[in-house]
Amino acid sequence: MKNIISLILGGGRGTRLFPLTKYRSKPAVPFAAKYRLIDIPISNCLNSGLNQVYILTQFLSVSLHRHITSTYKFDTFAAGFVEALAAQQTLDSTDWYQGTADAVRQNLRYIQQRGIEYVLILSGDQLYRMDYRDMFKTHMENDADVTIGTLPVPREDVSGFGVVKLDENGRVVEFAEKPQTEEDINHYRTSPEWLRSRGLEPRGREHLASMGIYLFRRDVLVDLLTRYEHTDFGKEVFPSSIASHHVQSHLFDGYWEDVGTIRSFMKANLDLVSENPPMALDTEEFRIYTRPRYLPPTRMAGAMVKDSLIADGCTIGAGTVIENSVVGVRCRIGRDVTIRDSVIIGADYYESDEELQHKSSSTPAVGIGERSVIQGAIIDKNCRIGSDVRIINDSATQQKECDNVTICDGIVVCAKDSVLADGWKL
Ligand code: ADQ
Ligand code: ADP
Repeated sequence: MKNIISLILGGGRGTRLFPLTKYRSKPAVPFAAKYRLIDIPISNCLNSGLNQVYILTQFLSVSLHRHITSTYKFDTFAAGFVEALAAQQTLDSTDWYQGTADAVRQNLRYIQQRGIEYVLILSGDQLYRMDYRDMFKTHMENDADVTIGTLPVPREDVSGFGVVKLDENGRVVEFAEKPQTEEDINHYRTSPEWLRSRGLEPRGREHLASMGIYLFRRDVLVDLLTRYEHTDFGKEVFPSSIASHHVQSHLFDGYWEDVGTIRSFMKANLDLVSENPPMALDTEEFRIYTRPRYLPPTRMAGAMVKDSLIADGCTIGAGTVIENSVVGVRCRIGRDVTIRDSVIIGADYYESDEELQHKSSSTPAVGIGERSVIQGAIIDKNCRIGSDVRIINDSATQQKECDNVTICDGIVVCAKDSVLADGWKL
């Protein structure tokens, strides 16, 4: 696998995850109590034997840089690297990345190193486990120029994806990015018999969506990006290249979830809390890596916790109820608090006893104060939520920018470092 380089697309302006991306780049957004979004594709690469990884990001936040340099270290015998490449002004370009293909084009010199024959392009905002060696096998067996990871999806989801039409050997003969009309959607239907012949149970899924995972022969990729001015893979590169190149589909039917919007971020987090999660984190093989923090175990004083993930280093007061929620590192949660259907991201630091003694009702301590109720919300890092605060979207508002919180798709998001004084109500 030494001749493969992996590029992880770390996100455009990150507007769909705002306000979680207000102070950090998208790959650095914390996820599943103790990870960051970028840990998922990087771990998939490392578990697949790929240890030459670049992350393409619009801006390099301090937390992303620190996370990558302190987590992914290789010794001299392993000779690998994980590095972030931020959009920057160079002699060739003065702009931010204009789209996914443009992001790769602006970094072509990194893939033109000696010995690189294949380039694996991944999205930085998806939750799944995949052994890319299987995809490489499909690519080689079919002598393809490009291989696209594809996944069966139900008809109602088709308009949000790139969809493919295949010949009987799985070669892509047509590609449409996010088809909208009934006619187009019908045109891209794949027969259930064909799916069954490939060992997939259709279960009502009759379309094959692109997962945004592409394996290119390096020279083909360089040629496509230098010859044409395409800025996006899904919208331009694939629709125009399938006639001139052999584009193959690699079928995948495991758990796969997009994490690119506030709603899907919430869903992917909460998918992990059930008794039988669709993607288990507690496996010996194919681990998800992250930065070791050496935090103390979480201390709970008579709390009731159900269907939840609780990270290290938290203290949870007596009488508190936590249900169907994800609680991140260093959370200080007071007595008689109720947290339901929520993601509490955690804190970067512990306050000293002296700081805690001098807190006022207008600037509560970092954490969640006594008797507060939080439901259907995402609370970003280092928020100071006072006592008797009530964060519940009773009116089912879908979008709203309030003084201290933002409502996105009906989910209340409290941005990093926000302060909600004692008694605050939505
Ligand atoms: P989308 O996810 O809608 O569809 P896009 O917005 O281009 O496509 O994002 C793809 C990935 O690239 C994401 O991880 C995103 O964060 C990142 N990205 C976007 N713009 C970027 C930029 N300017 N610089 C760096 N990274 C950037 C794509 C495909 C569809 C496919 C779905 C599957 O186009 O065909 O079905 O992914 O989720
Ligand atoms: P997380 O614990 O969620 O990964 P951060 O990476 O932002 O959070 O770091 C947590 C805290 O530790 C922050 O207050 C940060 O300033 C501090 N910290 C972590 N690593 C370093 C480092 N290498 N140098 C300086 N400060 C650090």
